[in-house]
Amino acid sequence: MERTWRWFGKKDKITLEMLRQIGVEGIVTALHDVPLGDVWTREAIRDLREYIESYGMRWSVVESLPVTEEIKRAGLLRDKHIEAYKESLANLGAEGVHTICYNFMPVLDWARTDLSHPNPNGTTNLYFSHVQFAYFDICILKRKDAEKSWSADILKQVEELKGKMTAEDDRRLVENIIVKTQGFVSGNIREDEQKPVELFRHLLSQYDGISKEQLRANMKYFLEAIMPTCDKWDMNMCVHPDDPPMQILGLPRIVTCDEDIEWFLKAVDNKHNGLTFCAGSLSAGAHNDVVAMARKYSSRTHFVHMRSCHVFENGDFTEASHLGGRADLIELARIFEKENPKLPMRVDHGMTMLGDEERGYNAGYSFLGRMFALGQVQGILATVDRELGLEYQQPGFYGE
Ligand code: DNO
Repeated sequence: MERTWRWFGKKDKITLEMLRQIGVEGIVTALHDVPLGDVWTREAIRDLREYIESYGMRWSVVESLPVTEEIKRAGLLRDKHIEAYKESLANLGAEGVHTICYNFMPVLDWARTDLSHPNPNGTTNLYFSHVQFAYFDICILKRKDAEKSWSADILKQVEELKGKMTAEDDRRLVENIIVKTQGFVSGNIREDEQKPVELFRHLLSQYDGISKEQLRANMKYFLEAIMPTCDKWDMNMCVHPDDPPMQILGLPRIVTCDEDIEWFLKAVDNKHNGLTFCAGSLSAGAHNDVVAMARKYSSRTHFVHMRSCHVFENGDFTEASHLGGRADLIELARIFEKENPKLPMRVDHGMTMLGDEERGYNAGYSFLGRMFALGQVQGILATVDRELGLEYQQPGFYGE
């Protein structure tokens, strides 16, 4: 697989010069400054592409060309936003960028309750606690009928938690769930948002009455509308699975499991309608057999996120080592290398370690932790390639 890295543009504290030194071949990025729903112009795309190429790398994947809430919930501006989306796709295609990661999660992109949970080795990772999330839902968001979404056992633990949470704990939970994890990935909530909870309530209310079937219909409508542009420009659309892969906050979620993936691939049966195989998101759900899914969907996978989760007995989960956890990245590497040795792959959500914590990186996107993970994954790929009789290239060294 092609070794890529998620880079947040010229303002990223991690520079392309740093990435060149650690074996990165391709860049995964987006025009982060373009407002949601606006067209990405050829000039802006070209400028960034040429900047990346000046460091000897290529712009391999767009993550994300955002699908707006208007498109997801079929609002009044849906068709206008779809037209803009098609224009952006054509501009990207004309500039030679052909792989587009997006998601169809309403309102909340990915969710974690703790962004610096200690690992036994002294590093930290992201963590999702059901009890903390239920506390946020019931006591902070105060969502109508929220209690009905949670089991008696969780409700009991939320009662106990009520007495222990301080105002500062509440503030941090809000920051973790709706500010820090969203600010840099979705234009819905900005890092400097003064009233995140109110805004979040408003965004959620726009989905009142939208069922899973309706959201599926909206996704199909969007995909059918853009497929002619994708066919013309050879654009590989690859939806990111919902993270975590389960229903939350009463929102419909439609990319959570095998049945969901099978549904959207069949609903628009075109090779340009594909999947981002995020092994991390899928492995966070105990219902997902990640290796079986990789075998089943490798031919429709256009982009891979190498990451693995550990799920605790109570369903809470955290990031595992890239050599451990539920995802079995070694077996996934075999499957995807066999399918297409050029498939773009990036490591995802590395540990925060050895000073990363002071650098103000985006949550989950440390430098040293991700570099460590990339080193592990490069080792896996070199070994798997030898097993499969493929040639392994180590860019940047003499004696390849
Ligand atoms: C989180 C990411 C997601 C992903 C989007 C794609 O770390 O994997 O935010 O980029 O869902 O649209």
